[in-house]
Amino acid sequence: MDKINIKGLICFGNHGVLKEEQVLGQKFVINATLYLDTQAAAMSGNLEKTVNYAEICQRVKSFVEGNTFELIETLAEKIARDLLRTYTILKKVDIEVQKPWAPIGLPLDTVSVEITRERHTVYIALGSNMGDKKAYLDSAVAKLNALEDFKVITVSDYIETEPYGGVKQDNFLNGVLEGETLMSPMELLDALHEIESLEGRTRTIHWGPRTLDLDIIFYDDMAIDSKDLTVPHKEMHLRDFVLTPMNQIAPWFRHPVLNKTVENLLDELK
Ligand code: A4P
Ligand code: MG
Repeated sequence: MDKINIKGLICFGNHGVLKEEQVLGQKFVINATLYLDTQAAAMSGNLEKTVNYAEICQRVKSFVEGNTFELIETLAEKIARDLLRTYTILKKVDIEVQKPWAPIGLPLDTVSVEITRERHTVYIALGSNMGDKKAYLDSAVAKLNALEDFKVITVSDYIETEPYGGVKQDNFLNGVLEGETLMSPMELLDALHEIESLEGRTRTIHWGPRTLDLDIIFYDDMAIDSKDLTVPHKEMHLRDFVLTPMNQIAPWFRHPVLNKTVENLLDELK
């Protein structure tokens, strides 16, 4: 991907764990790599189709000088999010925050934190089998879209499905949405749990009735196995109520572990 590099942007900021650092301030040096497609701007000569690096330098400098954080990790994270939120044309950013005058009582050239942050494509399954099911799903879509770091791209049709998993209960209304997010997988899972509880979800019977269930089906082409999160969702390929709506919005999406497209998985299940 094309890049715009900003190297050695000097700022004077008040970041640090020590009180003196926050009062006296010191020098910080920022390096940034901005990833975007520059070809359309190059061919047309139109600045609107790229980012203005002068404006970005000013914005980063004002941000570094106008805020105070204890950790340079926090500063780097906030700069990355600010740029990705503000300039939607950016696909990814690398941010390095250097602190050459770090007061550690030893001579050193510099100390720095370097991070990469980017937009992620995610698919989320929606389910409800209590009360006004459509209203719960619509509300979940609206609440997700209202989050600062989540944008809903496409929502499938909702389909009525028979309960899967052996618990005798009412039919479900299910759907899948595609979103774009700056959140990490765990941050996204926490946000989904919060929306579920805002919609009155309580966890009593495993696989039992629920006002709202939000599951992460895919997060880019990442495979995650941890205590609290398995992605791709471990049963998605066995569930018609996930594959059918998923197939409506992204039949070409490839399961990164099974190495089959959603369309292939649905054909196999049938
Ligand atoms: N968790 C791990 N991986 C994920 C992931 N990819 N996305 C963990 C979301 N959560 C994930 O989920 C339990 C824990 O799974 C979470 O705390 C998270 O840390 P839960 O939503 O609290 O409990 P649950 O929903 O009862 O269990 P589970 O296993 O999520 O059930 P499912 O898989 O959601 O199935 N039939 C039809 N027709 N339609 C349905 O929507 N849904 C279920 C529930 C059963 N039968 C159904 C439907
Ligand atoms: Mg669930």
